[in-house]
Amino acid sequence: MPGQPVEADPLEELHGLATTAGTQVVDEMVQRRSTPSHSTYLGKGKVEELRLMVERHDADVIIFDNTLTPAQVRNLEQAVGAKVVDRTELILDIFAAGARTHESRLAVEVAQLEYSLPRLKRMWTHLSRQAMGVGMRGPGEKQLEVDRRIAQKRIHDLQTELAQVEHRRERQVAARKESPTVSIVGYTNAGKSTLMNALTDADVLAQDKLFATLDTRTRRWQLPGWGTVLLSDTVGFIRDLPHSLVASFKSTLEETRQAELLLHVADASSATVFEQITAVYEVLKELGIEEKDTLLVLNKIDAIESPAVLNRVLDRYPNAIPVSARSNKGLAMLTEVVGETLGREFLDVEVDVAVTDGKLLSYLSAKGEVLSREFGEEITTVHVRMPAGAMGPVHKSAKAIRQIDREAKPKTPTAQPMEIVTQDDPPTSEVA
Ligand SMILES: Nc1nc2c(ncn2[C@@H]2O[C@H](COP(=O)(O)OP(=O)(O)OP(=O)(O)O)[C@@H](O)[C@H]2O)c(=O)[nH]1
Ligand SMILES: [Mg+2]
Repeated sequence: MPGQPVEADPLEELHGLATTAGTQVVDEMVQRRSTPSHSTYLGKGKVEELRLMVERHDADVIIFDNTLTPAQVRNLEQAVGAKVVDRTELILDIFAAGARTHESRLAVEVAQLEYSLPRLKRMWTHLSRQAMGVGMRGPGEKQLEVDRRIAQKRIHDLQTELAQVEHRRERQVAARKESPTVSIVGYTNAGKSTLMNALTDADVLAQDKLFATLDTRTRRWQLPGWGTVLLSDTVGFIRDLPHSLVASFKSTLEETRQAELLLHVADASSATVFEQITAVYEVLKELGIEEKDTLLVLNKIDAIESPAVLNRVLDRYPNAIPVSARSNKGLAMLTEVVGETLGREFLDVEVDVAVTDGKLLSYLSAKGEVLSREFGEEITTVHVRMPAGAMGPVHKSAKAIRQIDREAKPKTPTAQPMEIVTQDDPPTSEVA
């Protein structure tokens, strides 16, 4: 379409998605148009070309990189004699096949139902999804047609449940926020999980596959000269991520919503790195979390052939940090910058603690840097420099809190080489 960048291989990403979904790609076709055809998206001649292509390969499914209307899908299927799946449906299929936890299954089901509602006649196996390939909509499709009302009721029920899950997660994540949270976000396949593993020995699944991660994992990360932070690896984003999917993944992204800092990981070796960065910012905006402190991490620099490629990205994002999660390059620098950025979040406070509240007293010395203590009969006053993110429990049980200086000077993080990346702490959370 006009205004869309013409890439060298415009179907590369779709190819990756299709493969991830378990299909075997036999042929590809691109058309340049000023507007989509109302009835078939493609022009007449292309539809005929597509029909012949399907015949030649005996293809089962045609996957469009665009979002199609239900009518366009119907007309195309009739014209070419094969199932037609659009980009949204493909992404939903991948999520449905990959969702492991109750939470992400709920999220996917809501999104699928909302997608299917206007298409009820065509597909209904998502309610009782069987392990079939994309577009292979199970037997007895007609019997599976369900009244729109039932679908709406189901969506309503699921959304109610999802809202409860969201609430629970919100409290859960808030409750264990004794250390600041750093959340890794980014385009799918950018290397988020690989970075998480490199920084924390987390052993999360990293694969050359789109949407390998669907659930959030959090691990403790020891920042040298700083202390413990929680590092979260999250679901990847993609261009044109279905809105309903974004909305229903809110609870999965709770760690990100409550994070002090985002690490936005981008694949600097990708030809579409700018588009990917923009797409990620768009999803963050949609989630209402774009206002957070964010460090842009340019990953996979080992896979870049010419320095000009990296410089092109650095020209536009001069504060970005080049790394290679695979070869540990740049991680010391990244660690240092994270420490500095989090340091800005330090608060200088005087906390009045009941002398009997040993728990809070030890919490303050564990999480913050205690500068002085004054012992009264009933109250101990502690002057402490605390990470802002660790103040939750303090607010809960302190007798009084007085802020001394909002712009408290941070502890200076001391950069150390690679050893910092390992630690043996157990996982702090699994979305289970
Ligand atoms: N060359 C190179 N490849 C990398 C690097 N980091 C990650 N990769 C590869 O990129 C692929 C995707 O890595 P993941 O860590 O699974 O990416 P992700 O961002 O977690 O992807 P999703 O969870 O699927 O969204 C894997 O094949 C990694 O081995 C890097 O620094 N250099
Ligand atoms: Mg991942």
